Formats: sequence, structure tokens, C-alpha cells
Amino acid sequence: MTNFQLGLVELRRIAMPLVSPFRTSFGSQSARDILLVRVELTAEDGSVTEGWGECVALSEPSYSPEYVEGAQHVIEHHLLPRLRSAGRLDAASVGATLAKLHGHPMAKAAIEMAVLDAQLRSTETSFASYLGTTRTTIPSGVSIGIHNSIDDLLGSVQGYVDDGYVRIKLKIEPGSDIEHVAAVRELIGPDTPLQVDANTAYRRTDGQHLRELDPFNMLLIEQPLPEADIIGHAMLAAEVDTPICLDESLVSARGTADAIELGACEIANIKPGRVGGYLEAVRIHDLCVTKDIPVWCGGMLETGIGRAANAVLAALPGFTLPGDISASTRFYARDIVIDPITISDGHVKVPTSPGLGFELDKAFLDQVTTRTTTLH
Ligand code: OSB
Ligand code: MG
Repeated sequence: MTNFQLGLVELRRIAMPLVSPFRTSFGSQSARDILLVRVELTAEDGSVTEGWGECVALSEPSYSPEYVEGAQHVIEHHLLPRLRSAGRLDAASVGATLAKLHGHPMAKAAIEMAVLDAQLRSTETSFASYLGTTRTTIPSGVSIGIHNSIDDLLGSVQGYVDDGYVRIKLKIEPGSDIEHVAAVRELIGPDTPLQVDANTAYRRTDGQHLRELDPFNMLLIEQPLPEADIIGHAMLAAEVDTPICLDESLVSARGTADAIELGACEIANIKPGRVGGYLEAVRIHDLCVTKDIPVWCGGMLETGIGRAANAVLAALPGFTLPGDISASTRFYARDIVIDPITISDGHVKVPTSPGLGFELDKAFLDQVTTRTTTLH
């Protein structure tokens, strides 16, 4: 069903200030410089439909090797020319067409996402019905940055608990870990789901230290070691009682299967951008279901575009743990969509409108746009 012709492609950069700085073990951010991809697809009957994708690459190659300027370059000079020379396309053909170009999953994901959005809109199909999801709401978790003082951290956590978030994730690093977790556990009580994310800040030799987190009854420890250290994660999984979850290490279904086989991945964080797109994300979900590995949906401080699509993905049955799919207002005072994701009773509604599930606020989008590149 590769029955669309790729027409005009627009690359838009937007500047989005964060409501408060977000600090992780790899750095602090107070604004997002985001690349959006708009594609026009022509169907066999000649009708033209536009679709939008969001590239999750950060400004610097600090979370993964990709960064926003590089993603824009590779899309313009390598990915789009390859897609155009392949002829007709649809969302399912994008990954295979680009497979011979190595790496750059976030750039590839953004294109596939835009094509998928346009394709779904052209047939008035929702992403939810395309994936066959049945859940109408999903539980909403929040990711909380590293704070300088425990008092400040507790103030932030209490605010998010008051907002209704059903699961708390704390960013940690050596020096801001055991005491921080102990204080938060004390604040939220023994039953509120709690987990931590180290973004690769520890080493294989930190097993005894990380064991000090075991008494706090957490859901998981996310990505304690560098992304390539799969065996190290398997060693930690054997040493520490709290389940080890991988984020940065998981970049494909193939690699996820190997990490599970090696005992390195007891729980999987699936981020569509990191793995090359929503279709690969579904394949990883399906694999984890057959391997009995619990799955949850990660986030990359997405706007309403990525946030809507993530909410649909997370409605698949294998997503048994709350994801980092918070209300848009957790990061942004105003979103670029007219129907931003909100939280109600700790849950987010799964969008069901045609396409990925958002409608753009075009006037506000224009206001925050810093650069537009049109490619034919
Ligand atoms: O490791 O999960 C991560 C944000 C940017 C880069 C990496 C990560 C994160 C988050 C935020 O934790 C998740 C969110 O969007 O809510
Ligand atoms: Mg993470």
C-alpha cells in the first residue's frame, strides 16, 4: 500500500521556553529548540493532505548522539533525497527505505511520524484505531529534575502529587540519590509508585551503592550505566533487587531482544524517537509482551504533537506501567496545539481524532517559529 507521493516538506524550528529548568545528570535545560517536520502527501486520487512530525533530538548530543541541528541536516541532505528517489511511499515503507543510512533514529522517526500523520488524516483514521488500541485513558507519570536541595525537591514533588500524577520519577546522579529518594518516599508514603532515572551516571562498580535504594520499594532504576554497557546492566540486575530498566541502551527491536536475553533489561522504557519511530516502538512493545517484560512510554519534553502520539502508543496493552506522559503544562505555559494534553484524576485521555491526535494552533506556532526551510 505504498500509494502516496511525497510533495513539499517544511522543516520548522520552534523555540519553547520551559516553565522551570529541567536538570538531569547530563545537563540542565530551560528551553527547547524543537524541529518539526511538515509533509504533504498526494494520494492516488490526487488529493493532498498535510501531516506533522516532531523530532525529539535535544540541542546538544548529551542524551544520545543526535542533536537538533544535525537532525535537520541529515533530513535535508540524506533522508529526504533517499525517500524521494524511492518513489511512492507510506509510513510503513519509510523505515525500510532509510535502513541503509546508519543511525539517526530521531531524524528518521520525525519523517515517519509526519508521513503517518498525513496518511491517517487522508483516510480520516485515528492513530488509536490504526494501532487497534482500546484503552480510552492512560495513567500519567511525571519526571522530576535534580534539585539542589532536598527541601526544594520535596516542594516540587508535593506540587506534582497535588496535580494528581500517579507515579513519580526522580532524576538522580551520584551525590543526589539515596537521601533524595529517602526523603521523597517519606513524603509520598509507601504506596505511591516511585522510580528513578540516572541517565548513565553510574559505573559497574556502583552496585553496592545502588543496593541502598532497595529498601524504598521502587518500581525500577532507569539506565544507571552508559548505553553500551549491556553486560554491566545484567550484572547490576543480578546484584540489585530493584528492577533495572533500560532507556538510552534500547535503540532497536533487535538490540532490545539481545538485552532481554542477557538479563540486562527487566523493564523497558520505549521512546519512539530513540528507536526510529512509532512503528519500531510497536515492534518493541510486541517483543516485550512475548518476553513478559513490562513496558512504559518515555518522554522527551514533547509538544502537543509528540505528546498526543505517545498517549496513543501507551494505550497498547503491554504498556502496564505509567509513562512519562504528563500534562503539557508540566513543561510549557502554552502549547502549539489547540487541544493540549491535560491530566484529570491522574490520567490522560487517549486522543481519537484523525491523524496522530492533535490540532495545531497555527497562529501560536507561527509566533514561536524561529526558522522555516521549505524543500521540494
Ligand atoms: O531520560 O527519560 C529521560 C527528558 C529528556 C531526555 C531524557 C529523558 C527525559 C525525561 C523527561 O525524563 C520525560 C518527559 O518528557 O516527561
Ligand atoms: Mg530516561
